[in-house]
Amino acid sequence: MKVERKTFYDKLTNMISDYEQVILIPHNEIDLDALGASLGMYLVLAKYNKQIIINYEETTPELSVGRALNKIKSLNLNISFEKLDDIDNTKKTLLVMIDHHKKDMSQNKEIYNIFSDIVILDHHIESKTINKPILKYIDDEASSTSEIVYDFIELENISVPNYILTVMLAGITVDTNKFTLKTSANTHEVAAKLTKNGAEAKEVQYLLKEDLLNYKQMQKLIFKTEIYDKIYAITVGSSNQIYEKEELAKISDSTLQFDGVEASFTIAKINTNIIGISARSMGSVDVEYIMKKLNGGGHKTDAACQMFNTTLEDAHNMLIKILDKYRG
Ligand SMILES: [Mn+2]
Repeated sequence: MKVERKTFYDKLTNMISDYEQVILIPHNEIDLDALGASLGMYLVLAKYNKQIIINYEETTPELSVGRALNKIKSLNLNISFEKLDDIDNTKKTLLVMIDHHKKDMSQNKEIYNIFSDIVILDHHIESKTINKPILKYIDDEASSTSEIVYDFIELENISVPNYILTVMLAGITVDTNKFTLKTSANTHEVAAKLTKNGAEAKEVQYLLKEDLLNYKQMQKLIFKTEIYDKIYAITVGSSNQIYEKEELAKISDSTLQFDGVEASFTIAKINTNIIGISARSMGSVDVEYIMKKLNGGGHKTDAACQMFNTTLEDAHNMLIKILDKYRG
């Protein structure tokens, strides 16, 4: 295990004795990595005899997460998912942000008005954090937070229900776009160990099954993708259609795969008067910088913005202008 990772873990587990409860906070629009990593941490920390809670507020999670949550419920794994309203706010509490490090990306940012001791565990390239964590570990070389959390499971030598190992493997699969992005030898090793210990590839495949209609809609858009200035893939949605933010991200992930593409952008309506742009990069183009020019943000390889009361055409043109300047 990486030295810094071990140090983080030792500090965290020492710290826990000072608290009555630990709340694990996955990011909003929770995905399988945030879920898998939260579940893994839940089991690891359960060893320390504290009340552990996963803060979860969503009513309509994406398809794959919904499936995983239903299955977890049916297996009676005794994991406590709680809304902030149902959490005892009189207890001395440690918060652990999982798979993100910006407060406004949390399940419920109100939680930071109630509790103040924050730990961060993430794998996204660090952006200027406004919050002051008492402890943080951000490893942007890791494919996923689930990959990091697996080390803690191994260290504690605890037995983890097969289904949770499956969710963690699914998390790694999603974050690496099926082992094509950000995948290191360690990522493969962790995937192998998860499988050896009981994660089921078939079940991962089932979790990741997509809605056919959605898929067709996405393919229609990808069909219209154009390459600008040799390295930018730009996809524009239909003007009479509203898309999920997550769909835009998926399209940008897909178009980043093509030969010569260094950065990909998907521009589409995400509400009647809001246009979203989702940007992805192989690393040579700083898409956070580009999205910031449009009042958005994110990370160097993964960023987004929202534009109000404009047209797809204008949004497209504004992006092109920024790309022209970016390359100089
Ligand atoms: Mn992740």
